[in-house]
Amino acid sequence: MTIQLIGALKSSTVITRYPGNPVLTAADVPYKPALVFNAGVTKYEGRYVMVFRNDYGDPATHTLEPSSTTNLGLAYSKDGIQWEVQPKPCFGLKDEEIIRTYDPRLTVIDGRCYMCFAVDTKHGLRGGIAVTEDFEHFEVLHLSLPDNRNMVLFPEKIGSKYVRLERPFPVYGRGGGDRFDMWLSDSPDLVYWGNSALVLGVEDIPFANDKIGPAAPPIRTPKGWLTTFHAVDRDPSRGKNGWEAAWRKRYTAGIALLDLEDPRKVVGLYKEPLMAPEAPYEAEGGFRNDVIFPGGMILEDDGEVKLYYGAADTVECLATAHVDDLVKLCLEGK
Ligand code: BMA
Repeated sequence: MTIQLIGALKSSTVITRYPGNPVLTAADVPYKPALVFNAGVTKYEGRYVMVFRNDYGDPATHTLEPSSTTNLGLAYSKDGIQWEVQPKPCFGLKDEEIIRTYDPRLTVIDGRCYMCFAVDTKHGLRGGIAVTEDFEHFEVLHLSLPDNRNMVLFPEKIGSKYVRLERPFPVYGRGGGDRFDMWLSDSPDLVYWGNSALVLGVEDIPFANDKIGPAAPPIRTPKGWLTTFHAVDRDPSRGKNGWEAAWRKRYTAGIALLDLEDPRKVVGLYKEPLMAPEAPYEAEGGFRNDVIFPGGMILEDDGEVKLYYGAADTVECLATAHVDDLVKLCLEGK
């Protein structure tokens, strides 16, 4: 398949990167992971909670341990900026079938905190949903069929159903390569999922030529569900760009608005990236440079939106924007 190259991309001017970025790195974590990134973040019982991904290895020699050593860590914060990392990892499934769990996303619904996560298994990639009230005990409610990933839950039921965005990997049906899209399913109980529908196709996003997928769990605004997604473009001429021998992809963040009553309908879409890799911690010296991977979005009372994202698959960062500016970008489309 011939691909249309995307070329240079810029972040929207409504975005401000936190000047003290990154907000969390491996150096902040006492049990010594090599990489700390792709966190889920929410507010729960009066404080900010972050569940982050730990990958292990040796940054000095640019080697990672086998992926089976990935697990999830926990940090709390009073302001969403300074984080107190807890002494031990808080989650990691592993058995004869499950290889590892990663890329958590947190959503509070009716006072309980739900965590979506990716699961690598010997028979495919699955999406998991667990619930916790203390971030120590997690009850796993659901594991999807393979291949599915990047599941995120909406923060409330819509028309009496729980709703999630997700990104299946239909390899045969999409020509054998990465041509992956953003879907939505609903559920009466968070266990059984159905009524699946396509929300956005990769071809709808001018800055993607590879795949897209849900990013942070959506937030409610009067104009619709504000929803981030990651968008991937590939360029075969890219070579070594990070620790790996070759890394030909770039991950940007996009933003869309979904209908409040029927989130299968897109009511606004910004046709340019909300964030493209630009800062040194996004573009240089990481495991995979040029990766922005949002996993948490918090709407503050004054209209500030905090967007948390993994940068270069290496550190966790924060950017902010005003909610009205984000909604305007989606509605104006460009
Ligand atoms: C995706 C996931 C993410 C990662 C991204 C960029 O496929 O594995 O965890 O951040 O690739 O490497």
